[in-house]
Order: sequence, then C-alpha cells, then structure tokens
Amino acid sequence: MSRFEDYKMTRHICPRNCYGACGMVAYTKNGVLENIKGDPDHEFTKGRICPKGYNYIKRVYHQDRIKYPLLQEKRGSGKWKRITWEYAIDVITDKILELHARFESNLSICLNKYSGNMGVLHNSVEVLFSSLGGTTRVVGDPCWSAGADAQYYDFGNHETSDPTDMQYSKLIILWGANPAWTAVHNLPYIYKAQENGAKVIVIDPVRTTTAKKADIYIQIKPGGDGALALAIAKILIESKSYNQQFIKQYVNGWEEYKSYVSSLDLNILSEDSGISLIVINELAKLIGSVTPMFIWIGFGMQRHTNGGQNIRAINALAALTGNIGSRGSGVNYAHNPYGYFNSTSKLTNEKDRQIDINEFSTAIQNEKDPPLKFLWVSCRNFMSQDPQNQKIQSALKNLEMIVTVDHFLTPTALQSDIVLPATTHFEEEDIVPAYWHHYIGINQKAIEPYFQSKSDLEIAKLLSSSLNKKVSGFCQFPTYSTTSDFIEKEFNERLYQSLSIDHWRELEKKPRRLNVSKTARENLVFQTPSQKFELYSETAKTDGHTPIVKYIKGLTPNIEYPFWLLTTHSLEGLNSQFREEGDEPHLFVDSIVLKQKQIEDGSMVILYNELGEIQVKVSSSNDLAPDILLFYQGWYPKSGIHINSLVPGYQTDMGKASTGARGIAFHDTFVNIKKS
Ligand SMILES: Nc1nc2c(c(=O)[nH]1)N[C@H]1C(S)=C(S)[C@@H](COP(=O)(O)OP(=O)(O)OC[C@H]3O[C@@H](n4cnc5c(=O)[nH]c(N)nc54)[C@H](O)[C@@H]3O)O[C@H]1N2
Ligand SMILES: Nc1nc2c(c(=O)[nH]1)N[C@H]1C(S)=C(S)[C@@H](COP(=O)(O)OP(=O)(O)OC[C@H]3O[C@@H](n4cnc5c(=O)[nH]c(N)nc54)[C@H](O)[C@@H]3O)O[C@H]1N2
Ligand code: SF4
Ligand SMILES: [Mo]
Repeated sequence: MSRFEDYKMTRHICPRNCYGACGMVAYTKNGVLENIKGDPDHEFTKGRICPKGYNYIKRVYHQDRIKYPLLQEKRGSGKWKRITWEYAIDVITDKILELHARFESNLSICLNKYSGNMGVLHNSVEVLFSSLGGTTRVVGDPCWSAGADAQYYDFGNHETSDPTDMQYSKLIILWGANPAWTAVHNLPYIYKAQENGAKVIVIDPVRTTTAKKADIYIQIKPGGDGALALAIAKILIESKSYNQQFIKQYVNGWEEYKSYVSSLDLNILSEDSGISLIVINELAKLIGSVTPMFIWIGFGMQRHTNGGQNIRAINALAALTGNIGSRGSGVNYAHNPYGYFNSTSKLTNEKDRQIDINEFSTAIQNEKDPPLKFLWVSCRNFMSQDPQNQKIQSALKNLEMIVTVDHFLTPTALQSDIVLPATTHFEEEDIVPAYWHHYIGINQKAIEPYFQSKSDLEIAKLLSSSLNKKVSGFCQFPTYSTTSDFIEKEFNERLYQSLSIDHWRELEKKPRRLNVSKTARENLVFQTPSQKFELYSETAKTDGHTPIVKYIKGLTPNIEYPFWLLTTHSLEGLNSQFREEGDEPHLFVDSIVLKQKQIEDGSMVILYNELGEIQVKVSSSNDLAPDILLFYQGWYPKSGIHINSLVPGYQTDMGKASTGARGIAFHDTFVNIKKS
C-alpha cells in the first residue's frame, strides 16, 4: 500500500452487466486515475478483477472517448460537429415540446435502455421518462427472460444461494454456463468442492474453458437440454430414484408430471439431445444418488425458442431429488436486487405505451397513434447487440430525432443525430448491486468527468430543468437535489436493515452483503400460489403455457443452412464493450469440417444465411461438434462486422411474466460457409 500513500483512494463496483460486480479501488493523484486494483475488502470478489477491470484506465482516457456533445449533420453521414451542452439540451427540449404539442401526449417519445451501466442511479433515465407522464418504452430484455419465467413459474421468485455455497456440494452441474470466462470468481468454490470429492458436470455444445475443468463434459445439441433433463427424469421415475418424502411435502403436481414424463419416448429424447442412452443413464445414476446437487443454469442455454421449457425440465430434477433448500444444493440462475431500491416503483408510468423488444423495428414503423418520432438511447447498443440490426437501421429513418448517451461512437451512436458523452463509474457517485452474489457497494467519485461528459443522472436533471423552464411543470423529475440526495432517496429501512448499516455512506468502508440466507429457499416455503415447488403451475397456464413442463424439440439446421451459429460471450469483451480497434473477430469451425471443405485455417470465408453475408477469418477448433460454428458476440470497432445481422431473433417461449416480453433466441441461428 505504501506505494500509494500520497494517492487518493476511492471504492468502486464494476457496473457492467456481469456476474462479477467486482469491488475495485482506484488510486488518483493530481486528479488523474493512475491505478486500479481489486478491492480486498469485497468479501466475495476478494481483491480480484478480470483483465477488463484492469483495462479501465485505458478506457477512461481512451482517445476515442466522446469528449463533447456532438451533432451529426445528417444521420449516418459521419460528419460530426461539436456543440455545447446548452445547445444540445435546448434542441432536444424544443423537439420534445414540439412533439407534445403535435400529438398532445409524450407517446411519440421512446426510450430504449439496457445494461451498459447497472448502477442504481442510472435508473434516473427511466424515472425521467416516467416523470413526463406516458411515454413509449421498449420492454423486454435481451438477456435472461426465458429462464427468469421458468424460475418464476416453478419456484415463485428469483433467488440464488450465496455462490460460496457451491463448495459444500457433491455434484455441481454447470448447465449452459461458462463461468471460467463470464463469472471467474466462482471457480475457487467449484475447485474446493472438487477437492472435497464433488463431481463437476458441464453441459454445453461447446467444449469451453469451463468444460475443460470439469470431471464430466456433455456435448449437448443446442436446444436439447429439455430432452436430456426429461430423459433423466424418466429414468429416475422408472427406477424410483426420487425423493418421495420431499415430493410429498414440497412439490405440487407430481402425478400430472409423472404421467406426462412417463409417456415420453427415451429414444427420441436421446436422439434430440444428441446424448446416448448409456450416458443419460450414467447421468441419471449420479443425479439420483449424489446429494447435495448444485445446478447453475447459465444465461446462454435459454437463448433458444424452447429455452423456458428446457429450464422447467431442469428445475424439476432438483425437485424430484429433493435438492432444494439444503446447503450446497438448489437451482441457481440469478436474483433481482433492484427491488430493494426506492426507484423501482418509478421506473414505469401507468400511461406508458409498451413496445416489445422483439418488435422494436416494426413498432418504429407501424405505431400510429401517435407514431414514434423521438428516441432516447442510454446504456444500450442495439445496433450491435440486437438481432437484425439492418432492419433496425432502416426503421430508424422514420424517427425525427435520435439522442444517444454513451462513452464511445458505437454503431448505435453512429445512427443518432445527437450524441451526449457519459461519465464512467470513476467520474460519478453511484450504488451498484449484483445479480449473482449479494453484495452492494458504492462508486465514489475518483476523478472529475472526462472533458464535458456527464452522468445519466446529471443529464436527466438538465433536461428536466430545461423542459420546465420552457413549460412550467412539464417534467416532474427533481432538479434541485445533489447526487448524494438521490442516493439517499434510494435507500429505505428494509435495505439498511438488510445491509446492517445505518447510512449508505458506510459503504465507503466496504461493500455489504444483503442479509439473505446463504442457501436459497432454506425454509422450503415457496412464493408460488401453492407455496410449493410447482411442477404444475396454474400461473404458467394463465399465461398461456402448459401448466406442467412440455417437451419442445429445439430448432435444427437444414440442408441449405446446415450449421448452428452460436454467438456466445467472450473472455475479452463484455457484450459490446471493451473490444479494441485491432481486435480481430474469428469464426471458429470444427477442424475436420475445415479439412473437408478445403478451407485453410486463418483464411477468409463467407458466412451467410437468408439475412445476408459476412466475410470473416476462420479459426480451426477441436472443441466443436461438426454442425456448430462459434463466434464471440459484441462490437469489434472498425471491423465492420455485425454478427447479429445474421441472427433472425426468434422469440423464446417465455419471458413476458418477468420482463414484459419474451426473450431472444440468439442461438437459434442457422448459417452456411463458403470459401471467400
Ligand atoms: N448474438 C448475441 N447477441 C447478444 C447476446 C448473445 O449472447 N449473442 N447477449 C445479449 C445479452 S445477454 C445482453 S445483456 C445484451 C447487452 O446489450 P446492451 O445492453 O445493448 O449492450 P452493452 O454492451 O452491455 O452496453 C450498451 C452500451 O452502454 C454504454 N454505457 C456504458 N456505461 C454507460 C453509462 O454510464 N451511461 C450510458 N448512457 N451508456 C453507458 C456502453 O458503452 C455500450 O455502448 O446483448 C445481447 N446480445
Ligand atoms: N467475460 C465476460 N463476462 C460476462 C459477459 C461477457 O460478455 N464477457 N457478459 C455478461 C452477461 S450480460 C451475461 S448474460 C453473462 C452470460 O454468461 P453465460 O451464460 O456463462 O455465457 P454465454 O456465453 O451466454 O453462454 C454460456 C454457454 O451456453 C452455451 N449454450 C448455448 N446454447 C446452449 C444450449 O442449448 N444448451 C446448453 N447446455 N448450453 C448452451 C454456450 O455454448 C456457452 O458456452 O455473462 C456476463 N459476464
Ligand atoms: S467485467 Fe466483470 S469480472 Fe471484470 S471487473 Fe467488471 S465485474 Fe469484474
Ligand atoms: Mo446479459
């Protein structure tokens, strides 16, 4: 520490949409951020951050960061002009007021926001829009929807065990999750369990870095998880290897479920999952006999048209074997910590018009009463992250003004009229929760905003004040408060009690854990209507699904497009963030397929389907089945490659109950390749 004696030290939480939500400390001298380390006082991330975390100094002072508000002469022209904040806010204010006068409401104004920064004060963007009365909101979620609903129907809520609970498990199943890359802090607990004799199974179509660390790797067909889980269930039922006592006491709908599963054909399930009956039997033997079993369901595996049903099928395995509520067991997906904060109730307005995230581009064109004319984009890079970005781009032409707030001129910013520079989490105060572990921490202000950048909160205040100056009472968003006041207003007695603190400033000493049980659902009282785990869910039925799990075969490749294109999350990127100009995208192809097609490793190929084509460099891989191609999603600046232009974006089966719209089946994408 002595090396940093004359430095100012501040605490931070990495606010990316990442399992880690890592604690970090920043060292600043003469107003310059000079060093970033993991926060040793964060009791879960324990002083460790990933290479992206260490990269922040470079990112904060990156030459390409937006310094000033910018106006694009003509949208898409690339001719940017520096403007003042006063001018930018004035132009935006006039547009909003003019549209309000034209349509007699604010419904022509649309907000598209997501996960660029998960800090609680970034909710002020939604609260700003709610303060305008009804506006149009893009609802739904590109990330976790289908799985979130499956958890909700079966368990009644979203709850996870403390990740450290994994160390007590004897059987860990990492089901479509790649924590070695996306959630690295969990590995010590997985290793500890292994040292204590636990078996670790990874189920993934790709032999990932995580799979290579497992005891058993199951190379499943994409979308085949429901088939596998139901086959296992059938074997457990037939061999009576289930926990009768647990089922009787804590499970609703056993008879219906049992008779449905018994009617399924094992050979078909084996065929559809791509896993032989011998292996399925072995898995069933382990699952039926080893306890506690900890299942970690990743987000990756639910990005299929049958993703929700597949997860219901997996959840059932835990219920059947009684692996819920005891240390080292459970089905762990994600929890939602935002409900603890006061702004949650203000994120939407009852007069809002909702447009489904899956219908964004069509809504821009088709909404009539009133039509969409203005778009505000915050913490969002849909031109890189959403399916069929070419369709979105052409729909945007219908809009009269697009404003994007970001750090960089992203593909989305490039389609905007006005771009406003955002501060990073070293330049603003905030509170950041986590969706995997249960720690909440503070972002202190380490440095002054980079050039003229402002936080989303400051921008909301500016806009509110400007609107009210022109039309008194137009916007209810408070303008007089300081950032600390806003943080103060987010807290309440329940949150303070849960964190065992009297004031949020105590988070300056260290991040605090919510006082939730280390083992999820310990009391085995479920928040479902029956208060039991629901193999049979009346709620699912009301929402138009089958009340018990239904086997739905996943989509499969065809003669014209014989490959699945999986576009998963990379080690180096975080969705569309962190990639550098020089980072070259690769398409990974099975080595035998490359040989058969006489395509050389490292050469350029054309990757194509009915939506278009992309030229990309191939890399030979021995980790893929022959019918799988792998590309790490995200924005590769200057490469011109937008992989999602080939992603049709079918809807997942579930998602509406938890997130307002069904999810996006990114991985049900089929393509072909040919020599370039
Ligand atoms: N093909 C394919 N596509 C996918 C996925 C996939 O697996 N495959 N995964 C999906 C998933 S899981 C997700 S979560 C989505 C993510 O989709 P998005 O949320 O759209 O993407 P991000 O890259 O997380 O962040 C969006 C932008 O927020 C900006 N940003 C960062 N901090 C701030 C801030 O403080 N203020 C403002 N205003 N902006 C900020 C970043 O610079 C970035 O440009 O992508 C989805 N897209
Ligand atoms: N380094 C890094 N960390 C991240 C992110 C990142 O981009 N980079 N993103 C963050 C975000 S927003 C998210 S949502 C999470 C994502 O975290 P994860 O869910 O761990 O990651 P994904 O890459 O989306 O998917 C995990 C695995 O699912 C597999 N998969 C795909 N289809 C199927 C299937 O049908 N069945 C099975 N069993 N497996 C399948 C993929 O091959 C992949 O290896 O990570 C977060 N953390
Ligand atoms: S990107 Fe994820 S793992 Fe890396 S520092 Fe941020 S929260 Fe931690
Ligand atoms: Mo995500």
